[in-house]
Amino acid sequence: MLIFHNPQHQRHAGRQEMFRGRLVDCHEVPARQEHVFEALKRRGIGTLQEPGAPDMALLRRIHAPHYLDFLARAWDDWIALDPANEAVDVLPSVWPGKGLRYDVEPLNFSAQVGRYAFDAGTPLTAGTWAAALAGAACATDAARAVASGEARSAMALTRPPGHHAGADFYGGYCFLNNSALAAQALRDAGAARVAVLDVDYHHGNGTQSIFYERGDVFTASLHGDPRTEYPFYLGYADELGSGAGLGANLNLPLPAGTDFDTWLQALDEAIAAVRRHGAEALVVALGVDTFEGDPISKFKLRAEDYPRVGERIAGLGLPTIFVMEGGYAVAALGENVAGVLEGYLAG
Ligand code: OKP
Ligand code: ZN
Repeated sequence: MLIFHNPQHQRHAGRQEMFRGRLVDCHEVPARQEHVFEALKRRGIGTLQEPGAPDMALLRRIHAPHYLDFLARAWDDWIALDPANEAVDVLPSVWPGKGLRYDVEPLNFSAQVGRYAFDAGTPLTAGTWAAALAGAACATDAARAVASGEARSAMALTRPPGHHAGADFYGGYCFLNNSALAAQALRDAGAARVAVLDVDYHHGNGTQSIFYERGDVFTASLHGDPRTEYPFYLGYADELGSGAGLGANLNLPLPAGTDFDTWLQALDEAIAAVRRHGAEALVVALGVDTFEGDPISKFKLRAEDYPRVGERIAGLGLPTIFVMEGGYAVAALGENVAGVLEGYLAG
């Protein structure tokens, strides 16, 4: 297994996120990737390597050019407002919500932020663009290494995560949708049908929305029931895709408190659906915030469960790209991710 790790990830280090009216320390921290990196190295899992340059043409196939332009200039615009802004991260405080016009393109920077960000928990920092771009390159290179036959499986070990980011919006700690980029790269390399299997605790709303009207990319997500869990406003079982994509989206919401046995049944259901779709290659949006010790999530998976997750995925027998998503029990992250990959490689 080739592991493309993001050498720029530390440049994205948000300071605070809004939670219940207060600014609190960020959960999505650089130590996350470092723990996984060290665990993979220690256990000798995969071959660690750095990605090449990002493919801007591929990025523009998944994300709107005006959105990419915004991300690229946002920090400079923020500092231009006031050099003292260097000490703070960008967070939105106003949105084109109910009754307001989303179609206008405001000149005011804060108003622009509100058009692109859907929550106030995702700080944009000086290095966010550089880190996210290098992460996109990890996902792209992982997909292409597998598509070319260089490796049967690969991983994009990166942060910030990506599955909440849509064609023209960011949120949920995500800016560029790495899993969607990997899926598109597989399609462009010749796979007629691909699947994205999202096992993160949170619904992959960005990935779902990017592929919602497409039949060539099947999206499946098992996650905390959005009636109580983030991202709240998408991820329900009746979202089946539309147009050419009707039947190519599967959501399996599970109640807070779900244990491994119940979770595994849902995983098997999602895997059976991926098989029925006829996918020739698989992207796994690998969040391990399903862990019982996760500070922001409510499933009950244990460390010893993760190898069995990898085994089940291996049972599909597909060329597979793992893309790192969430997981916030930072010290346990290395063991849990390594567990999935070891189970996959043994399976
Ligand atoms: C990103 B990924 C916790 C608030 C939750 C957003 C969670 C984003 C999760 N105090 N805020 O899916 O792991
Ligand atoms: Zn998550």
